[in-house]
Amino acid sequence: MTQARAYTNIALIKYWGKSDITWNLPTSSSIGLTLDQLYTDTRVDLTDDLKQDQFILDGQLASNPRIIKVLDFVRQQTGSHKYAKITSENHVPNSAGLASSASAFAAFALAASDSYGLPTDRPSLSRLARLGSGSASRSVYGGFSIWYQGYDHQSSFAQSILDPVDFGIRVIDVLTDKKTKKIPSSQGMQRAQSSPDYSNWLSQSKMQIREMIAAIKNKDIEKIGLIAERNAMGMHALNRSADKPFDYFAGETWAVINDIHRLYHAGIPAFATIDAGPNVKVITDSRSCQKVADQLKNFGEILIQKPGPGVVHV
Ligand code: 2P0
Repeated sequence: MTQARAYTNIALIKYWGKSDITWNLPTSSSIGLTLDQLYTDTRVDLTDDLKQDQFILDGQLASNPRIIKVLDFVRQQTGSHKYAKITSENHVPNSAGLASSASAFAAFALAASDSYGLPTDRPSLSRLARLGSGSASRSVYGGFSIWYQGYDHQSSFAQSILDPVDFGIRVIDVLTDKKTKKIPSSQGMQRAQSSPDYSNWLSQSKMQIREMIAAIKNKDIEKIGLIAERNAMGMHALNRSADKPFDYFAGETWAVINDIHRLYHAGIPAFATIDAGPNVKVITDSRSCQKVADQLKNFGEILIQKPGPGVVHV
C-alpha cells in the first residue's frame, strides 16, 4: 500500500491543445503555480484477489478510463499482471466545485509508481501524471513549474522553475459559479485548435513562456500577472473564434474582471486568469490580498491561496 498527496496548480501560461491524444502531448509548453489549499489523497493497493482495477472516489465506487489507461501503461512497463484498488479523496473546502484532475493524477502517479516499483523521480512522475491529465504533470512539483511540450512520451515532462517560492505571490479564487463546466477541457481545446488564430497563439505562447520565466526569476508579481492575464485572454479568444465558437465566460466573469482592472488602475496589483470555466482567479500579493478579497467577496465565495508543495507520500 502506498498513499500520496498532491495539490492543484493554476496555469499562468496555459496548455490549450494536444498534438497527440493517446500520449497527451501538448501543442505548447505551459507554466503552472502549485497552490496550498486544494489537494487529493490517493492510495493504491495491489492485491492478488482482484479480477479488475477498482476505483473508489470520495467513498463511492467510480469508473475512470484514464486511470485504467495509466495502470495499463504501468503494468506494461513493469511486466506486472496485478490489478489495483485505488482510493482517492479530494480535499476541497465547502465542496466548491474545484475538484481537479491535476492534483488527482499527480497523487496517483506517485502512489501507482511506488506500488508497482517504477522510478519515482519527479520527471518520471510528471510523464506518468501527464498520461492521465496534462496539467497533472505540473502538480508533481511545488511552486512554479514548466511542462515542456516535447515530441514524445520521454521528452514531454515537467521541471521546477522555483520552489519554495520566496516572495509573496497569492492567488484568489472567486467562486461565482460552483456548477460543473459545460465543455470538458479536452473537448474545449480540440475545438479551439480549429481557430484561424491558433498558430498565432502558439507563437505568442512561446514568447510568453520566456517572459514568464524571467518574471518569476525576478520575483516580479506585476509582470507575472500581466503576462498571465494576456495569455488567458488569448486562450479564451481562441474559443470564441473556433469553427464551432464557444465561451467559458459568464456575465459574472466580466464583472469580476472589470473590478480587477479597476483595482489595478487604483494602484493595487491584481490580475485575472480564467481556466475552462467561468470562475476568475486573481493573481496578487500578500500585502494586497485581503483588500482584493474584500472588494470581490460580493461575487461569491473567496479562497485565498499561497504557493504549495509538490507531491509527497502521506
Ligand atoms: C492548464 N487547463 O494549462 C489548462 C488551462 C484548463 C485551462 O489543463 O485533457 O484536465 O486532462 O490533459 O489537464 C485542464 O485540462 O486536460 C487544463 P487533459 P486537463 O491548466
